[in-house]
Amino acid sequence: MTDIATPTNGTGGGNSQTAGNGQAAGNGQAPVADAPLSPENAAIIKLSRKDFVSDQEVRWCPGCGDYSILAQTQKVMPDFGYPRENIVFISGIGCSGRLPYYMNTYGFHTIHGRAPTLATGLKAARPDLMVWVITGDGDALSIGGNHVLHSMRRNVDIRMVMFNNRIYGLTKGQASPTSEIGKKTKSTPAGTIDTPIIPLSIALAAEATFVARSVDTHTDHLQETLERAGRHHGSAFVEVLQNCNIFNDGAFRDFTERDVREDRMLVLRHGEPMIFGKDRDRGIRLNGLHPEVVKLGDGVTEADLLVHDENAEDPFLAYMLSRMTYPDFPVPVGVFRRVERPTHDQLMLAQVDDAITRSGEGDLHKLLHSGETWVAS
Ligand SMILES: Cc1ncc(C[n+]2csc(CCOP(=O)(O)OP(=O)(O)O)c2C)c(N)n1
Ligand code: SF4
Ligand SMILES: [Mg+2]
Repeated sequence: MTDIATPTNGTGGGNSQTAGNGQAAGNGQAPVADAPLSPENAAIIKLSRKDFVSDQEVRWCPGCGDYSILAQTQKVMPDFGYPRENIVFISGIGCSGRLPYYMNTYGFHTIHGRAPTLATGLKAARPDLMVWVITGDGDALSIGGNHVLHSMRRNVDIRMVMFNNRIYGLTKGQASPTSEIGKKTKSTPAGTIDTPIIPLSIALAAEATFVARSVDTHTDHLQETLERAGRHHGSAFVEVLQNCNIFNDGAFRDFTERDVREDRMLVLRHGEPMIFGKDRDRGIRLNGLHPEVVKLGDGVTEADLLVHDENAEDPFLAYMLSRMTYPDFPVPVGVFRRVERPTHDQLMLAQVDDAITRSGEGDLHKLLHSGETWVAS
């Protein structure tokens, strides 16, 4: 179903999303709604995590990774300095799609694969809003693939968070575009024969200006990643590796578990050499056009390693990183790419201003009745 939240009371019935406690944003501190939207505004607004928790019962399976993503999202929201009524969470269909109900902000649970489309329209009409898109691997990359591509290439100023559990969770366990080859599911009883999509490679190819990955259980890292996505201006794409403990339990366990993750994951830090391992003794070196894992020592030094540059205009290295997977490589997390480009709403408004300067304010009625129009009788 589609539904628009109201931030004024918490009494909406049925499936309608409400914005919780009905308090005015800013805990009564005026003039919040008119305050400039900026991180500095956080000091005036003084919201806390709790202000972003709605009164809706959370209906994910116990143990689902979605809980952690929700919690980290609620934690970072006060830092942005936006009044709640200027924040909108738009989702498609899937378990992930329930997140807007649980945020005490505006929200819109839209139709399958179309959250980026709704977000594009909203951002065009209301550039002052902070718009988040919540989607799943099926929602974003099956039915919504086309819409994701175009929102990214247009650099629509939205933060898209894609919950990747490598399965269709809501519909009870069918293969998704990120399911691994050979995976047996209800829709692929003999194992899937389709090559999985690498979501970050797609985001990079579609020219997203902020591309990042994190993990549901790595809570500090996830918070930091969401925080950075929230501060970006332009199309941000964040893949969160999320455990669906009911239909695809342990999909990322081999490299995300606490006791192995330092050896099997690479935390990208801008300006730092790509080093990993419990003993910080391994790194990534470029061999021709290919990455390779090397052990430090025996003639290999930090100077031989790749240094992460998230601002590189050329996406080549970011693309290479997006394709590194366990067990051949440590799985990279962090910000792969962050570049600046004029946003869709900025460019569109500039065109509108330009047209008004040249031709004056428009008259819709006159326009509709000009040129080749006729009356059908
Ligand atoms: C037009 C349309 N087609 C198919 C469906 C059925 N459907 C609902 S959710 C879903 C897939 C969701 O998978 P994903 O995006 O990975 O979300 P998850 O539940 O795993 O979070 C599908 C196919 C639908 N609701 N609407
Ligand atoms: S089906 Fe999977 S993704 Fe959906 S709520 Fe349950 S555990 Fe989470
Ligand atoms: Mg999924």
